[in-house]
Amino acid sequence: MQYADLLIHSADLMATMRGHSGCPAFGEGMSEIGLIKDGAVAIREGKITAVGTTEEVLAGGWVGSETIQISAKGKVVTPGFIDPHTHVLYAGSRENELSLKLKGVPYLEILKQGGGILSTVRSTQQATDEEIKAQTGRRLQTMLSQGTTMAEVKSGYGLTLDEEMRALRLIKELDNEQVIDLVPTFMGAHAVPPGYTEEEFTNYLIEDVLLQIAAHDQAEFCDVFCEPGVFSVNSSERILTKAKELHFKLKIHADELAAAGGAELAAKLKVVSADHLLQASDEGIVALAKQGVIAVLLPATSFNLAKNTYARAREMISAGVPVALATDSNPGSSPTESMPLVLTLACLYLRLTPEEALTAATINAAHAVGRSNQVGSLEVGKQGDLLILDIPNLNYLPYHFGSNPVGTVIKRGRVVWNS
Ligand code: IZC
Ligand code: ZN
Repeated sequence: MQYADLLIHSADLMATMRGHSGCPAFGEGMSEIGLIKDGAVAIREGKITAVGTTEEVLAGGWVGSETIQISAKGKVVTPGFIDPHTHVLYAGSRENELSLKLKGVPYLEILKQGGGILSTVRSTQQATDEEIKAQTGRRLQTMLSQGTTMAEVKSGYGLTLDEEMRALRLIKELDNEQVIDLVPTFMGAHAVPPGYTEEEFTNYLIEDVLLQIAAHDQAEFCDVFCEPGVFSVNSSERILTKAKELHFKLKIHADELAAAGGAELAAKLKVVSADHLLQASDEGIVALAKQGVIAVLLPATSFNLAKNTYARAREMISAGVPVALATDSNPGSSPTESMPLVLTLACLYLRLTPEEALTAATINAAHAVGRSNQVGSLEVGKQGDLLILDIPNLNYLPYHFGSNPVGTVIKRGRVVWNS
């Protein structure tokens, strides 16, 4: 018998999220979280070997003298959170823009004046590799302490071939050097840098940068900030079509600030995920559902832009769009690392139930980063990434906000963080 390295047992509630690995949960399926009372999970060599009630797992004979045992009595166990949309690799910060925001200056106006994304491009370009990695590493550590065990990370504060390549190299190094698994996305189409028109920069990305990024095989996804005043639907389609030819998986920032047909483009290109979608049209939502595109919703961004506009998540779920949740962690529109905060905002303002929000932050988020066969649920054969939450029941997770509900984080069967 091969004994488990780690046994978590006696969890009041364990949300396994089982049964959704083949395709993302949608409609009423988003409420099916595979609950087990008095739950247990056994992990050996980083992978889950048994899941069930404590009695069932103990009867399976997984426990030997070397097995570390942790009781989750009075607590809730879930898969680790997966944050499928972040811009967490950068240097500097933008708290100086808070006063402009409070005076009502719009996000895109700050960018037009050379601030916003372009300000972070300057501070990132001026920073050394070590500085960028140290600052990003601290953010990743905060994410881990709040339960994130896998995160997508976008480039996009480089905006030249060399700087974008450097960003993707640093994401890879950080993936190897710290605990959270990182999924790299190339997002050269994040802003148009000074000295270019939108068309010139789009051509540069298509004819030069994308080819080189593909040749170096440094990014799995390609993403575009599709928004009037940044990259039009037409430019976005050109960039993403080229990326698809080069075998990138696709993501798109769509219909965040204006309704421009971003959701329709996402459906046309059958992207893996369309993100933001605050202004998505009825037709756009239906088209996303038809093509099985995942809507990655970012309520912390809506909250932080302070305009009281949130994505129409209930309509999306009714239409059959699979919904995932992410922080959008970035220095401008969402300076937070906290998935628990995102879950609270998703319940209060997107009107998700706690069960739907958990699905959106785990298994559907795993699908949004192309890792659903590896993480996102507690099932035999999956990576042993899970959380012991210091809460008495699932409602408590979105209910009690502003302090950390995470008691213990387990990554590949090892305790990597304790409160
Ligand atoms: O730095 O403002 N929305 N990109 C698109 C961002 C926000 C990041 C930023
Ligand atoms: Zn974003």
